[in-house]
Amino acid sequence: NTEYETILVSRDGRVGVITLNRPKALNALNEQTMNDVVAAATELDRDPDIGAIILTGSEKAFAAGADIKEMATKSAAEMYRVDFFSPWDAFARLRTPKIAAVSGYALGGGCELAMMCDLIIAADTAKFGQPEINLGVIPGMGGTQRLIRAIGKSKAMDMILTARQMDAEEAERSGLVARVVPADQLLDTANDVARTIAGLSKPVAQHAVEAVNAAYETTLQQGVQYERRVFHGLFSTADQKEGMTAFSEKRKANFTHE
Ligand code: CO8
Repeated sequence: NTEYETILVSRDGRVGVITLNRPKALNALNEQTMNDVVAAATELDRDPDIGAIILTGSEKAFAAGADIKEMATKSAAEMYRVDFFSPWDAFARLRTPKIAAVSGYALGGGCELAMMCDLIIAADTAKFGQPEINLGVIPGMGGTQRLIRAIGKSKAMDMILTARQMDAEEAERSGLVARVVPADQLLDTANDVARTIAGLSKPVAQHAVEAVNAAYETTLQQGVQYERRVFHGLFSTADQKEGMTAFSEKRKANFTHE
């Protein structure tokens, strides 16, 4: 098991949990954190014994954004040369279902990181925001693109232009988060959801993630066509045969992830 500087990684059965762990900086996402999260999540994604990944932070902060102190003095040329933030794209593209369990602040890059996950479960204490405009920049980890898809133009503009924070209740009402639970039940709920997903067929869940995410990239007709091809292709899996046989035999399916 690799040791990381800025995160904790644990496994519980088929669920992998990545906990952001820079408490003194409210889990601000510096370069080391990015590298740690991408490496740990990629390893869990490739592991056949892991069927779902939870990404979480602390009670006070999921993540208070990209690390402002690290960025403050960089030049545009340097940002462009290293393509700052681009490694996060690899995290967003991982196909093992990723659940963001958000308590406290999810601001700037923190909100954007949560949106890179496949679904967000929020504690009633969660606060989402894109305050970059206060710093003289705009969201840089996908916020301008993913927020509008999650909550629509008017609310996305409101948050990005005024930097106002959205509480958990409004975030659920707006479609940003899947469920809101009392703060002390956040990890249990995220674990229940992750265990449910991880108990099903991993390759099938991965195809579902790919198909749903394709909706971001395609027209309706292309997306439906893509879905149908994926659906047809799944009939080559042992898990499809097992799932449908188990239904007919009135028993629980025993998926082998093949
Ligand atoms: N980066 C670095 N350090 C941070 C960050 C951050 N984003 N957020 C908090 N910290 C540090 C504080 O500096 C403080 O450190 P210290 O004790 O050494 O002074 C420590 O964490 C605790 O924070 P506070 O004392 O401020 O705690 P409070 O409870 O008073 O306030 C807040 C909590 C409201 C969350 C406050 O910390 C805050 O406003 N943080 C910044 C939020 C923010 O602006 N986030 C957006 C960052 S920019 C971004 O994410 C995307 C950048 C896109 C740029 C595009 C480039 C390509």
